[in-house]
Amino acid sequence: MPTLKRSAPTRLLLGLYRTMLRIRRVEERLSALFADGTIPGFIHLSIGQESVPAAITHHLTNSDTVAITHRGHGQALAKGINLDAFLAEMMGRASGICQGRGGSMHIADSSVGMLGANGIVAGGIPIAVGSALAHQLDGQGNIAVPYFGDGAIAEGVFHESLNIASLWNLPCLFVCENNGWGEFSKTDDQFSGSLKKLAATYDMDYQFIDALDVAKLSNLAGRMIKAVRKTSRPAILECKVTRHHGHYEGDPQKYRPEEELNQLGGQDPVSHAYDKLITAGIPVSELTELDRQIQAEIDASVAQAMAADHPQFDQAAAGVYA
Ligand SMILES: Cc1ncc(C[n+]2csc(CCOP(=O)(O)OP(=O)(O)O)c2C)c(N)n1
Ligand SMILES: [Mg+2]
Repeated sequence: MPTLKRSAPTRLLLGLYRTMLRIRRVEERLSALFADGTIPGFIHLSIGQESVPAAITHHLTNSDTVAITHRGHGQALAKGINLDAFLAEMMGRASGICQGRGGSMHIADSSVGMLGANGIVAGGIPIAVGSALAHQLDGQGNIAVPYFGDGAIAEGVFHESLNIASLWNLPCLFVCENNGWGEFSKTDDQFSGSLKKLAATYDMDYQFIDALDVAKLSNLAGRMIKAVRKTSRPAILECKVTRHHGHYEGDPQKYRPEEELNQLGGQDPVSHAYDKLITAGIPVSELTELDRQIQAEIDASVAQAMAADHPQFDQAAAGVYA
């Protein structure tokens, strides 16, 4: 079948859609693997929030660094973590990227510039700021991206990080995924200020965007990342997102208004991009085939992880420095 000539925006959207769909399908599988007990511990899914890491990492290289959150599977996958090593880590296997010792909330892969997930709210932010200082000293034009949720904004270390990043002109893009919730509490019940005012206080560029439209988000992120690289001035990008699942998998979400839960379908960046691709003339069959390929990749990765060994008990102290 001859390939129709496609505009640059359509090709861009297709690439972003692929990244988002892959995150979505991986997390749907994680949900099932968690429900049947294959994944130990707690997991926090980013279903509904995929557009942010897809758009941000589109403009990053492996030499740029990101610090990810407890809701960071998408942030890790978009940055390029190997899927086999990622899934094995989720299942606590020895072949996991952290030998099965980290799991969902402490996964890290420095080979792709992913500094690590963090179970401490706002804990990754100063780590990314430290990395931004290293980028500044290296002088190679790389930048650091701390991802954080709205629940991190009221943490003291976030404010200290903004101050140091501004004072020292660090190449750092602070990316807030604002889903309106911090665990079971509304953001507005926890923070009395605004990111916009904080940015003004620390003399940083600040932009707000509804992350439903991944292409718009990518264009904005591209401009901001370019400016951070060029000027080495930090900036804040606040993205409005919608958390489709509970705070953690299994959360019955009794605290969440029924009306909000009923409207989730209209707040889905993956189906939003799908509709735009269809309108742009991409055949349904092509998007179905893309989905099939992603599912096949995940099937193979899950199978290797399930077959992998658990860590040996006599290795428990390996890698512990005292
Ligand atoms: C310093 C600290 N305080 C409290 C907690 C408990 N806790 C875990 S996640 C969370 C809410 C985080 O909200 P947000 O940053 O908005 O991220 P989201 O879960 O919405 O993605 C809290 C309070 C924690 N892990 N660390
Ligand atoms: Mg939140």
